[in-house]
Amino acid sequence: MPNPSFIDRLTDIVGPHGLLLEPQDKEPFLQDWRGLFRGDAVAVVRPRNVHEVAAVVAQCADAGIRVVPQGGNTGLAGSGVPLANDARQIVLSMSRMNAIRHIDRVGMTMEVEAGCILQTAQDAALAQGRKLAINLASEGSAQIGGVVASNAGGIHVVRYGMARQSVLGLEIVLADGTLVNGLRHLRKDNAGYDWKQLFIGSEGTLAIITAAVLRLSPQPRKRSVSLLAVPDAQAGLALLARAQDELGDQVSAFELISAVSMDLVARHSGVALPLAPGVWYVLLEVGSNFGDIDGAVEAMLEAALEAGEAVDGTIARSEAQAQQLWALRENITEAELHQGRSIKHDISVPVGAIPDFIKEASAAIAALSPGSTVNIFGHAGDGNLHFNVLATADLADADAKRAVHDVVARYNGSISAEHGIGQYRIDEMLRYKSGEELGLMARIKHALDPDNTLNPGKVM
Ligand code: 2HG
Ligand code: ZN
Repeated sequence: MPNPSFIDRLTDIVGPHGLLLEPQDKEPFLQDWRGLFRGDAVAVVRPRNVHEVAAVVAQCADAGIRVVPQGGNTGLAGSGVPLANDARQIVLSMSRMNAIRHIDRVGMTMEVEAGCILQTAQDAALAQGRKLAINLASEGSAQIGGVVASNAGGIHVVRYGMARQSVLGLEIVLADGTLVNGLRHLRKDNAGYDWKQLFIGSEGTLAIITAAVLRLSPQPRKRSVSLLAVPDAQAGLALLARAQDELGDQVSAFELISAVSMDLVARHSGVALPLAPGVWYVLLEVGSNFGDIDGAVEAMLEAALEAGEAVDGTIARSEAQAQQLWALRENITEAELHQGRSIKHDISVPVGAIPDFIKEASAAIAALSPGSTVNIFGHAGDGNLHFNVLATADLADADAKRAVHDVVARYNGSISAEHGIGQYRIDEMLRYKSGEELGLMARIKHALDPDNTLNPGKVM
């Protein structure tokens, strides 16, 4: 156990309300929402500003205590959860640092503290007619710091890119407590290394992110949301190409959803399917500021139906209907949780390889465990599928991951498209990344955090 004076020093920095020490108070911070990861921490520390963060980290570095930064704790790879069997850790909860510092409507930027909830930041941007183009199912709880630290993806990557594309500047605290302020509201800045890129997606292992300058986009005035039944994944891709030909970069979401996923949602969330049941579904969103967007989408879908790329479809006629269609997609994760054990794979392959990947990976799981079912859904427009296995007891996590990821490797894909490595995929990363890549990562970690103070046991 750390020396009691260590707790006194933390109390001096953050005040008594900034520190949680009782087991029942710490509990929610020690595990993830799926109940997959659980760890220990001597305290949960809740700083109010960046100077407190810097002082806490310096104190921890001094005392040999590890720091596990935590945002909304919505992650799926265990990055924000402390390690088990190690009390020499604190959880650094960023939730009290939640201010929106500034919104620049003309320059289209906003400056936000790490603990600000993503949806709160989106709403503030929207009130100025601007879009913060990071949209995730967990946006009501996810915090900006975690979103940036995990380089979150979500549903609009096909048009706006990953979180990385929305970050213009960062304020960070390094492992020794050094505060580095790079909060510039600039779209062009080639003065020296673009060091912020190192920290985006580093899952808290290289620095603590305390604030960010985010790029905003014009908020499309109209959106058209439709749900199509498609005969198979190949037809889904033909539809994607058609949508891109006809609607260009106004295509803001293109999600592929299997019948298994839709059944799960219907069963567990009670949301009714507004179509004849199909084999695969596509959820298409198009956003635009001008023209007859509904007419353009309708014409495109009619041609797709004629070409056999879709067999049925419905276009939302109101914002309420659009939200109902999205609810079918966004409730899949929760429905899967109710269903029982699932082994998650968050993969990406080149978009054109999606149909073959699905066939081969499904066959690999069927060969391993005929009783298990695959629940496939995801952001097909950017090549990212959630290939989750609803597993029977006979199927070991490691075997399922190996089978699926070996197929991913054959397509030169990624074993983590958007959720990160965390604690969940370290062994897998070690298998699929080259020695040179792993060596480079180790050199970066050693240069920035030689004593392994920040988020130990994650990623590296
Ligand atoms: C989504 O796309 C999230 O809804 C969660 O990334 C995926 O539950 C999952 O596997
Ligand atoms: Zn996703």
